[in-house]
Amino acid sequence: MGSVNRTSAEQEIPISDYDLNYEAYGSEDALVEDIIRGLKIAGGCIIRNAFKQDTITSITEEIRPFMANTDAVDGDFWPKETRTLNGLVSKSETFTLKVVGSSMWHKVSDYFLTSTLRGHWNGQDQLTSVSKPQLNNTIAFRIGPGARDQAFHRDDIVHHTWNGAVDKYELGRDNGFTMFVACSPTTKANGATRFIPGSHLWDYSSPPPTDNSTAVYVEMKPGDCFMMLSSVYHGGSANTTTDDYRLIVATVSTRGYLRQEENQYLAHPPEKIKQLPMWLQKFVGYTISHPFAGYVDLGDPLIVLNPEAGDFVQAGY
Ligand SMILES: O=C(O)CCC(=O)C(=O)O
Ligand SMILES: [Fe+2]
Repeated sequence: MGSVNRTSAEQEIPISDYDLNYEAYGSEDALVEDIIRGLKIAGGCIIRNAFKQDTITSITEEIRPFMANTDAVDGDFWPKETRTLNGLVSKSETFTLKVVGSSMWHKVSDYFLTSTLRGHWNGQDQLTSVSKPQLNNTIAFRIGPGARDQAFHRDDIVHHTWNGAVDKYELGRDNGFTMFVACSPTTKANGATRFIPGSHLWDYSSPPPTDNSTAVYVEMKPGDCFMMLSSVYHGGSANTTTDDYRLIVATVSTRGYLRQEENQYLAHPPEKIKQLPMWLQKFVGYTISHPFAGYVDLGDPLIVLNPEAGDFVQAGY
């Protein structure tokens, strides 16, 4: 088992609330319920043993040739020792089917990010429109020796999210949801993601802490994962080793009517997307967000991608 390395004397939120073991659950729905509970309380939730070792090996092998060619990213959002790889949906089939396609992750994502516009008027008719979450981006992060702490931040700046303080989680606060999957061990020494439990409930005018004393370091073994609401303060941490590279892969979802952080239509050859199951093609972005958003010729973009599918695809809106 990995561990959660706490640097402060005692956290207010018991770790058992957000450190779960996939193998301890007889049903996925029971696990999903506890993940949702943990996320509401802490803003992040670890699920140990969520992915099989052969899945992790395949993902690591499939991204390896691309990863070898990545350069440091300009700017100071990441330290120069960090390498990122983007657009994983068309680079690793295993990642896409098992991680982006994880039913556990989708159930939680649907819970936090499905939008329902109830009772909008069309003349004297009142209608309800449901917009399901979509893919926001996919990315691998490898933190190399010598990297400094990444600054604490919230990922939901992408969608200009700005919330006030609440005592208890209120559905609707979030515009993004992430699952990080460990492909290498992640340790306090090699750059484990660290986060501030409870900070998803803070007023957004409050800055993040200036030190790591209240941070939880998400130490994981390959196959463990960490889910996180985009409203929680977090960041990669320093890699103080001389030879240990920390590798995680991430899938991120957002609300169906918001702009995707990574442009999925240009990031991937459409032929690659067509090879995915229809429901994943839709999730990647080839669908309508009701009402009206995303049409081509007033029809469903899934038809443009799969003309042969005909009536199978629900046309129009
Ligand atoms: O590398 C990590 O652990 C986290 C990276 C991250 O939060 C980001 O780049 O937005
Ligand atoms: Fe982040």
